[in-house]
Amino acid sequence: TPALSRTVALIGAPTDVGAGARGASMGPEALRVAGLADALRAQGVQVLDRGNLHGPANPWQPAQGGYRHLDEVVAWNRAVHAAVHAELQHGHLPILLGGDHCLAMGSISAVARHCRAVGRTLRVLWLDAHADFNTSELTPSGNLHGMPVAVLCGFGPTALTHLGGASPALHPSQVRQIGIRSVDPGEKRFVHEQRLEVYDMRYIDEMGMRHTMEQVLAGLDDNTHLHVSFDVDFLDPDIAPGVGTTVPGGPTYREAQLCMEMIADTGRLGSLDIVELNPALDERNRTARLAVDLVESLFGKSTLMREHQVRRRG
Ligand code: NNH
Ligand code: MN
Ligand code: MN
Ligand code: MN
Repeated sequence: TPALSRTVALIGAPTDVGAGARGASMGPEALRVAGLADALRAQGVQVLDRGNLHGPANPWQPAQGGYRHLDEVVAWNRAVHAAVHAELQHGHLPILLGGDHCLAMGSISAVARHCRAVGRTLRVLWLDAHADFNTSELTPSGNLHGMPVAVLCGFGPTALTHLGGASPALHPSQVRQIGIRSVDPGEKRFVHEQRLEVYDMRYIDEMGMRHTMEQVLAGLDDNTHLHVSFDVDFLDPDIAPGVGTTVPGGPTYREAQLCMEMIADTGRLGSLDIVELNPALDERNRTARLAVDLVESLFGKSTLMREHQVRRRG
């Protein structure tokens, strides 16, 4: 299998139709202003900024039948699916700039469809405070940003579960969840029933981020495509206040850096979502700048050159 691409395509999806707070629609521009493209170029990556996708406005309506803004979420995810799939077909590494986390339905269904076509093994790393495994029966809110993992595993409305044609896009065994610390009661039962592999904050506290990531990344080979779905609320709110649903007790700056560095070391990153950044709740764009900082690590930035570190240790 050929090496994964060092040409990145930035795809903005400025919407908050899946969220419970307004403002994630400003995420793509905040990430650009924080210097995402130049940070990637500094890592030797070629960057193509495709601009922003278009879709329906947020009608700000209550949930109907357990879903809030279902038609709008479908429209945005169709656009995301098409754009992400096109970049993969061109041999580029797509970075979806959200937008809220419902957009992972379009993005990951496109990655799954591409991997199926080219015979690659897909593994999804879900970095989040939340499991995002709700259904219309289980959800406390109706917000579709709380449902993308369930939808990708085949549980949800047909228009969303079949975005990529075949359903399910993913088997639960392809997913690793990291940083989880807020799961709704019905959702928790469903996570257990479907045997999702969850490395929650208790696990990270007890075992450390290094061991956690060793487990998360175990069994990769040179045919693996890693997709990272980075919900910015993964991070501790003390360092990342600019999100709609903060949950205390998340990874520290150093833990998050190590997480990203260990993913980078695999050389298997094939696609990325950066979602849930909410500039309306941020402080002078600091959360966006932190996200950019972490993306630099994800693309290989480390304090010293890796060989040098290894040499010193040996
Ligand atoms: N679990 C809650 C819900 O489904 C909150 C989900 N919010 C998120 N997920 N930000 O990442 O409504
Ligand atoms: Mn090219
Ligand atoms: Mn999420
Ligand atoms: Mn979250």
